[in-house]
Amino acid sequence: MNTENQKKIAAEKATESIRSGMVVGLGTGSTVYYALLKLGAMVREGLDIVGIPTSAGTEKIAIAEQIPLATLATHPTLDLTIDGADEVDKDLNLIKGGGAALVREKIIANTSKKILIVVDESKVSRVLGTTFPLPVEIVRFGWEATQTEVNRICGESTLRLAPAQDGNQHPLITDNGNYILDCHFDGIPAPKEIELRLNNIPGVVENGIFVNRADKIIIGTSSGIRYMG
Ligand code: ABF
Repeated sequence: MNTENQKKIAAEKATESIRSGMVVGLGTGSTVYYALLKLGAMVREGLDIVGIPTSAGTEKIAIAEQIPLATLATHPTLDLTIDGADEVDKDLNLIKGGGAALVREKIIANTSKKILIVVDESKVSRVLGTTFPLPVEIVRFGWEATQTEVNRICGESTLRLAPAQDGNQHPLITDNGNYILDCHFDGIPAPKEIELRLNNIPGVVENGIFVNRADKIIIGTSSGIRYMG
């Protein structure tokens, strides 16, 4: 089974936990995309939910799928969140933020009673931080000074760039108006400690280490579905 089908079966399996009346956190990324399509079909068949999106991109897809949307202002507690990840380990620690949505994803995760993470098998890692650089969202003011401090922890980081209308590469601006540093670790054996140390740096908004937040990881593999947690 190819990666796209692995993503699809994992994401669609997660939607089986959704019930009418739920407030659902809608994650970001190409794996969650399949869950949004499935939820859209379920809504059109009568499923009565409200979704809270973790990014502008997810919001656009949810609107196109006619999934009713709400905000944390009116729905401060979520029943279930379905989200993706860039890397997961056996302790259900995650690296997230490849989709530049880590700040809102962590806020949504923090308000959710249950979190299902959906990935294909390539995301599973023996040691967190060995296959995907850690995204760290930072404010634009004095970002070079912030990067210097971040590099004291991770050694090396790069400012994330994105193509602009003029055809050139410019710093990616997140939904929150910030920059992202991608930090190149050679493994993160103590993820909670690193998460706290990074967030203690002036100018750092949030980082993509998620510890003790996922309740279950649904993994699409070449031979079907397996679970962690
Ligand atoms: C999102 O899911 C991001 O935090 C993470 O980068 C992304 C994974 O994207 P994909 O499913 O496309 O690999 O939660």
